[in-house]
Amino acid sequence: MSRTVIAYVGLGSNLGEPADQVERAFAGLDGIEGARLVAVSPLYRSAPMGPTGQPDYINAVAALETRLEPEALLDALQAIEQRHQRVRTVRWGPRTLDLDLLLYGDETVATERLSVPHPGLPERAFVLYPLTDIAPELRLPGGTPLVQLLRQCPSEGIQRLDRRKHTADPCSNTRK
Ligand code: A4P
Ligand code: MG
Repeated sequence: MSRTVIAYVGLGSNLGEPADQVERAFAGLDGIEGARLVAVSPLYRSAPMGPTGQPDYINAVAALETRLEPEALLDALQAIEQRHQRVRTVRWGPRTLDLDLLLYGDETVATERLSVPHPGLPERAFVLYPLTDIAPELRLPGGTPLVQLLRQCPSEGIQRLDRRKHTADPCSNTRK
């Protein structure tokens, strides 16, 4: 029997009802053959990183238990992006759905198509906050605890949303 690992996927959307895009993407992730959705974070609204003038993003993180190799998982993630009519134009530009493979067990991957851990993970609030919500004990492959990165990462520009209403949740503000 092939081994399973826990992989973490970052979700981002800022076009076409972003919160719905992310909720539908959770279902898409659960539908990947060879993977099972085991946790989803709350949704966060975040100010855009990159070109200005684009709408705010909705971000979240999901945990998958998977038997797929990293590049096969990337193929599955890109197939879901395509189903969300993702059009690649500008780097860091607006998108209906972006799925980033943040972590794949405790492995490091450096190929032409794939860098894992995702290079943006250590400093992006819109990744660190939702990731810590579902995996507070996690360490990066080098051993750095996630909570250490979170402590160094200001929460300005991000806001946790109330899951049911997708509005700002005053009772469960971000840590800090
Ligand atoms: N690729 C390499 N490593 C990975 C990985 N770990 N996960 C390659 C996914 N893909 C990976 O990605 C370009 C190529 O990266 C892929 O073909 C894959 O082989 P892309 O999704 O086509 O392009 P992109 O997303 O525009 O570029 P990039 O550099 O991946 O951007 P990011 O890092 O995804 O950032 N602001 C807020 N507030 N929230 C966001 O979620 N996201 C971005 C995009 C910009 N600003 C944002 C947000
Ligand atoms: Mg991307």
